[in-house]
Amino acid sequence: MPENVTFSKQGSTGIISVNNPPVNALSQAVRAGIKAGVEKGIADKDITAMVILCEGRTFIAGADIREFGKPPLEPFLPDLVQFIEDSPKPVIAAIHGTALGGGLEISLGCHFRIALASAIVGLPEVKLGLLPGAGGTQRLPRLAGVQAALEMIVSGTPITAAKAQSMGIIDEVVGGDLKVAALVFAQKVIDEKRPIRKVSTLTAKVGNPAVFDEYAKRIARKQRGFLAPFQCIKAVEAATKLSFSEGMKRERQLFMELKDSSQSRAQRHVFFSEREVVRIPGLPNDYPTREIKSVGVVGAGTMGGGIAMCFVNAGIPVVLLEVKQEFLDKGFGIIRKNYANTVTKGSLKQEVMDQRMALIKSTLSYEDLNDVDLVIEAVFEDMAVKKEVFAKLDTVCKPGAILASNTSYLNIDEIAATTKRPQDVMGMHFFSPANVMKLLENVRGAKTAPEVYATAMKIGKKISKVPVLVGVCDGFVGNRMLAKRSRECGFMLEEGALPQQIDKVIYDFGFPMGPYAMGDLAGLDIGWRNRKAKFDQLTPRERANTILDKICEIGRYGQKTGAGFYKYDDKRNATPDPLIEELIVKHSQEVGIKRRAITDQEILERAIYSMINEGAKIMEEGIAARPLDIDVVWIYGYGFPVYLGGPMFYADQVGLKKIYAAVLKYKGMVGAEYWEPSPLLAKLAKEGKGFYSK
Ligand code: 3H9
Repeated sequence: MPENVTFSKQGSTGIISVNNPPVNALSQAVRAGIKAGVEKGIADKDITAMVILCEGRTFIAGADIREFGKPPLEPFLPDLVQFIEDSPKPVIAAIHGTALGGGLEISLGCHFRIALASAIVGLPEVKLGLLPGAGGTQRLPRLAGVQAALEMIVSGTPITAAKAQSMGIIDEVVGGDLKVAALVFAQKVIDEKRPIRKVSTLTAKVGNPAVFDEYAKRIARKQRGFLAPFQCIKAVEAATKLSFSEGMKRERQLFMELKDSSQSRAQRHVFFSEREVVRIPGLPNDYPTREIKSVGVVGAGTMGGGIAMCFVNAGIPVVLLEVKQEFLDKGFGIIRKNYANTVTKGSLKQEVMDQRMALIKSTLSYEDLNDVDLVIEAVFEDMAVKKEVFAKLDTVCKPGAILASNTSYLNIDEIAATTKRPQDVMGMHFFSPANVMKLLENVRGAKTAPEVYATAMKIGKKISKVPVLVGVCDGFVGNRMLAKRSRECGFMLEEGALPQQIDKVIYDFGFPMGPYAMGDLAGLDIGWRNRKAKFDQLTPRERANTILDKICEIGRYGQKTGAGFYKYDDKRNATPDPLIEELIVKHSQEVGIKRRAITDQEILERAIYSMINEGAKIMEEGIAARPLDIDVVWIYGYGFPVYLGGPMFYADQVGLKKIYAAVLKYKGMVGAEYWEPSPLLAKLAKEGKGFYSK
């Protein structure tokens, strides 16, 4: 038998034990080992029942996703599950940790399932752009009912052992030592002569045949663009219409379609990138970090308040500093209201809210930050103000405290230079709303000590963010690339496009919103203020592109004023406004640009390829160490469609040759100062490689 699966005997029970760290994924060796174990149990006349259990932190967490790109090797998982189910001797799955995907499917092939109360079970394949492909879509509806199976398979969200028991998925929730409990259960099965229960022989009844269409309609908006959730529905429907063996064939066909799709490749890439991104190239994984037991937040505005919530949610006390009591009161009020809303929705208990609120201490005095381990400054985006704050922090904070700025574009090195400890200074750029958005751009300055940014990465994970380490430049990774998209869209407005056309292309690409709907939501005054602050750095064409100024000058700041690029009704539904169209057309005349019809393809290329070209420059400059850092920023911070894998992964799918050719075309059309190709892009394109080529 392969090393990572063992077979042992305990009385008349055969124990098949899987030990394939870290998550007992079903590699070929594990599949072969389980099969060999069951064969042994069947062949051994002294064995009356078998138990499948796992060593380590979890039951089997699914198929080995790393094998998906390679040619499949026998035994195939669906066949293994069937082999277990066909065993003439009862097989019991004993679950701890997480029984996910193929892990749960193995359990569904077993005749009985027991679990520790702390265990969770689920079929999360949909999150990888897949569907359960080892009988999960055929057995679960037979065991738990169609509605429950749809919920679990289409959402991919795991459930607790108790819930699974109430749904009939788990036969018994056990306490104490799982192996002991499994042996007791096995004995009970034998003593009571319980008949072997094969899930495949049950019937998946459907009360309302329209349930599948209705379900597809219900998820249509939320799952827009994704293939897998809709394929999952089709597979479950097959369980209600076809025999088990025909249903398995249908499941296989739908699974293979998804497995070979670019969407699943992209979603698997995102899964691994999210895990890889916290590893800092050049630093060992166990590089020493500083302990963060308490945090100071300077500024109780929207960002500061949200940041404070992130830390107290993880049980880390926060000292929240403001310059005036009324600002503190206002900030506290917003935090309280945010939590209260979650309590009202039923997702947070009142007592947990009270505990969290009690972890936030407010102050008007910098002296109260003298003992915190990390301070995050979240004041107004103004270099002079930031410098003043850091100079004060430098005088009051204890040696070794990390001083971080939440700036979204300012130069961290310049801020660090106002202190006597630049090695302890860095950026920690949260995204708004900070308590909700997953992305955290950790910005290392030229002098930031590795121990300091390694700590920021670790604490980022602890507060449930996806932290990405980036270098200093204007706008870091996310906003720097976004600025290129915004500029290009602004040019296209002048040349002939309208906001609704651009927004539709970006929305259809898969972003939650187009740039103009987004601007209206965030408040156009923010962009306007930034534009004025950076006016000196703009090119003559950018300066002359005064569309945003003109819209803001007439008091249209977006949704909050009832109008911006669009006009809004009292339910905040947007409609294009002829007044804006007129304003834009007039602007084109004023700057002497003859408007023309711009195709959707051109919009897509100029909006997305301008970002990719900038992403390549960001890699060249070492601002991002790897393409996956850029992809993670865009997926978790800007709503880049997960099923396209992020801008750099997407670029590889399109082909860098094609993108480079388009960049050269737009260089000729729009100008070299906007479309100078990245030398890295040019090199890779000429070599026929991608950003991810090894
Ligand atoms: C499936 O089952 C298809 C079948 O229906 C049909 C087949 C025919 N494979 O997340 P962590 C690695 S699809 C390979 O940091 P945690 C992960 O990359 C599968 N590797 O730990 C990481 O590696 P590294 C359905 C995997 O404690 C390490 O394990 N199952 C797999 O925070 C630790 O992972 C799923 O979708 C895998 N399946 O969370 C479950 N899973 O250290 C996916 C993990 O090199 N997994 N790795 O970075 C999870 O949700 C979480 O890993 C889990 C543990 C909750 C289990």
